[in-house]
Amino acid sequence: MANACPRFALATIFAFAFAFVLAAVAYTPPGTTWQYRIGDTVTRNGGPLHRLEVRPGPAHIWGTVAGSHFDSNDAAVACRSLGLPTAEPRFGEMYTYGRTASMPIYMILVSCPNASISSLDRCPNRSHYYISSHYNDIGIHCTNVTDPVSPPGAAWSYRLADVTSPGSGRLEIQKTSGAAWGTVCDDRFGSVDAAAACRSLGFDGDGATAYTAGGGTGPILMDETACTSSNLYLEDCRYSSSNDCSHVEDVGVHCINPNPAVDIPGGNGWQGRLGAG
Ligand SMILES: [Ca+2]
Ligand SMILES: [Ca+2]
Repeated sequence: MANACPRFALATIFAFAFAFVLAAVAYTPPGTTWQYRIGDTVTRNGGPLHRLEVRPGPAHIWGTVAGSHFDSNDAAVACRSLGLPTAEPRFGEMYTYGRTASMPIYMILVSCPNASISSLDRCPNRSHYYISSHYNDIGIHCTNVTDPVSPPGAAWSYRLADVTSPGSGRLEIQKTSGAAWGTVCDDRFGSVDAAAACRSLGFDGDGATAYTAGGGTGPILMDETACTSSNLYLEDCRYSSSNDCSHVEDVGVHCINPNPAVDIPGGNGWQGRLGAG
C-alpha cells in the first residue's frame, strides 16, 4: 500500500493535465451548454442588425461574438443557434459600445465550414473570456420575414414572409400602422399585380412574377386584384376587400431588382379602390 498513494497522486495529476490539454484544444469546454439571444439593434448594411449575444450557461453574464471574418456560413449557423430561420442571413459588425463595454467577448474567430452545422459553438472558434474592444462585435439579421417597407406615397406597409430567396416570398400587407398584417388572395393576381407588389416592397417591378405560396395567417385583405401598369403600389390597384379565399391561396411574389428609384406618384392615372373602406 505504501506505493499506492504516489501512484494514485501521479495518476490524478496526469488526469488533470490531460483534462487541461483537452479543454485547451476543444472548441468548447466540455459540459458547456451555450445559450444564444438577440441583443441591441442598429441599422447597418441597409437594414437592422441585432447583436448576437451568447453565454456559456445560465450562471454567466451575456457576452458577444467578435471577429472580422464572420461570413454567411457563420451567420446561417448563428441564426440556427437562435432558433430562427435563415432565409436571408445578413450580418455585419456592430461598431457600437455602450453597455457592451462591460460584456465579455466569449467567441472570436468563428469559422463554420458550412451553413448546416447545428450550433455556432460547434464551429471552430476561440471560446474563452476574451475581454477586449467591442469594435468587431457581430450583428446578424435572420428571419423568414423581411423588414416592412412603407414606400414613398404609400399608406400601407409591405413585407415578405416565408422568404425563399431575397425578393421572393409570401406577400404580407398592413393597412395602417398597428393593424394586423394580412395576406393577398391569388385570384386574378398576375404579373402586373406582382410588379405593383414588388414596387411596394422596395423592388423594381420589372420581371416580377406571382405564385401561390399559401400558409399565411391573419386577415385576407385583398382579393380579385386588378392592377394596371399605372398603379405604382398594390394599394393603388382595384381589388375587393371581401374575399372567397382561404389561406391556401395566399399569394407570393418573385421580385428581381432591389433598390429601385421609386417615383412618388403624381395625381394622374390612379385607380380608385374597390371596397377599401
Ligand atoms: Ca385562387
Ligand atoms: Ca376571389
